[in-house]
Amino acid sequence: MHSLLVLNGPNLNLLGTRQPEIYGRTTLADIEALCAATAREVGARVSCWQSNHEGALVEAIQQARRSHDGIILNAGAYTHSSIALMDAIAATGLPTVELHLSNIHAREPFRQRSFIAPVAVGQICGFGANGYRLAILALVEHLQRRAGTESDATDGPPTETR
Ligand code: CA2
Repeated sequence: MHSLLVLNGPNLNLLGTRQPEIYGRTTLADIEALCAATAREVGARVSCWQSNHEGALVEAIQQARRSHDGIILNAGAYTHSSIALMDAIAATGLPTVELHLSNIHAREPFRQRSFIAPVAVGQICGFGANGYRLAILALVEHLQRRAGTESDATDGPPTETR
């Protein structure tokens, strides 16, 4: 069973309470419940955590290496500034999906640059809270495909299929 870490960064604890026109009315607790339900659906395990502190997020990413198979990261505003988070993701080597509620590419220029994107397996943005569901499905499929490829490589020569 794949184990996923859903990490949310600064100010995402305020979801559902302010700026609903940008971030919707869904609370972080709602999102965490959606993640748990989606993970159950696909036979994965999920843990969710939020912090407003860059160093705490770095530590969570470092520790995930021992306990999780992949990360879904909404780094909030740190997306656009944090070389430390980028380095932490690269160092763990865990497949990471970058996630944003809003379409960062349709917003201010400073939000269009991501330090996470170059070290992520992919990015999902613009689908609101449903993005977390999409990210879990994409990451589980990525992990399953990777596990299949790894066992293919150790199973001997490929057999021809028509
Ligand atoms: O769209 C996203 O998910 C973001 O990561 C959200 C960040 C923003 O800095 C990124 O550019 C895009 C901001 C999260 C702040 O969330 C709030 C929620 C409710 C009220 C105020 C802030």
